[in-house]
Amino acid sequence: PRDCQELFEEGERQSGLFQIQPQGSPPFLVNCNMTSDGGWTVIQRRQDGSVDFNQPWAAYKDGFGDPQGEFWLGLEKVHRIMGDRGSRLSVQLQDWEGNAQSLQFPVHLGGEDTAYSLQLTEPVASKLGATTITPSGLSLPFSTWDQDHDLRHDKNCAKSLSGGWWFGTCSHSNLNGQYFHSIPRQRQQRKKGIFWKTWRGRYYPLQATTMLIQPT
Ligand code: MYR
Repeated sequence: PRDCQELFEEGERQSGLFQIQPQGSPPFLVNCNMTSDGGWTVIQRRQDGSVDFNQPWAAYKDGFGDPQGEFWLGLEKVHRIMGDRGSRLSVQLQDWEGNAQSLQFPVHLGGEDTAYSLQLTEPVASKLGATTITPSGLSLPFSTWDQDHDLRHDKNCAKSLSGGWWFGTCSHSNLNGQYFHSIPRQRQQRKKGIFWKTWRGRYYPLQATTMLIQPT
């Protein structure tokens, strides 16, 4: 199968680790979340701070972490799974008071030649609170501390925050930020955390996050 959705269509109903093989790619293992609306491939998970997400470009490209715990699947694998098809992304967020939020929207990810640019169409980009939109939507490359493609000329978002992400102006979101078990006193520390501005705000370090994809 080329992704978790195909496994689901073959009748698999149990979530867990499966081997998949997208077109033109070597096989690899992924976490599948089988739900009532089909099979989702998990591309990121944060839950306890056990894995260091402040990693260089090569690690974000290839993936890192523990498939049973916290991990980043890897940009190349995500790009291969999506291929030329349309995909939807599900972002699941949890705070420290037992609240959860889930967002779903269509996305596309370019290849390494585009620095794995995230493509969002309108009106999705505006609804998500993106600030750097053109009439055709948003196209935003991925950045790490050693490969800065963000939109700030005066700083390197990945360096002044933490982790690798689709940074525009350093303030929208960063689900690959530093994991904090309690809210740091200092703003300088706090801004490095895991955040999603339009939910709990810029300076609230989230408790858990999961990112999943499914073909549309
Ligand atoms: C800005 O305007 O500063 C940037 C807005 C960026 C929105 C980022 C949304 C991130 C969603 C993660 C995409 C995962 C694709 C596989």
